[in-house]
Amino acid sequence: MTGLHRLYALTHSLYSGRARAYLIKQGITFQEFSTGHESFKAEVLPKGKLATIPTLVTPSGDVIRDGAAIIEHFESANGRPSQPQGACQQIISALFDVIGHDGLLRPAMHYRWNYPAENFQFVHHHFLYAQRDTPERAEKTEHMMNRMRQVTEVFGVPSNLSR
Ligand SMILES: N[C@@H](CCC(=O)N[C@@H](CS)C(=O)NCC(=O)O)C(=O)O
Repeated sequence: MTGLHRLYALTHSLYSGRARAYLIKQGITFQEFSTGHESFKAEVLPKGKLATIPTLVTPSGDVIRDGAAIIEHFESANGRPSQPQGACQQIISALFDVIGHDGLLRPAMHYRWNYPAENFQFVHHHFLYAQRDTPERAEKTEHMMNRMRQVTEVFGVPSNLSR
């Protein structure tokens, strides 16, 4: 492995997008791997415990799971480069963060899963290519997509497909 940070993420994952954007914006050099990469199961899961993304592995091998924790890791080490100076701006910034992370989650999931005519091909493509090219690839893709459909309902977004 290299001496770079490793970001385990999926191309189309909203939370991955937040962590990825932070790393790019801060000029932090990293390599991105999908959760289908063999190192995720072999090296990352034993330390991270839960298979969620984004998960970051530092060059020294520490595993940081959760986008907020990843951002905080760099913010606290580097004098909070992303935090605005003024108190009002800090409140607005925190509001953007919570609205982006939590408030828009349900609309995002609704439009992703309840409009297959527009989105199925895109979502399926990215779930498929996140998996290693094994004979079980199609089955794993189906399993992952069904799991995310279930999670979407748990978030409070009912499926409108059978109506
Ligand atoms: N609060 C976490 C949420 C991470 C999260 O829920 N990620 C989703 C994908 S976008 C996930 O890994 N889900 C896996 C699962 O539910 O099995 C963060 O911001 O990192």
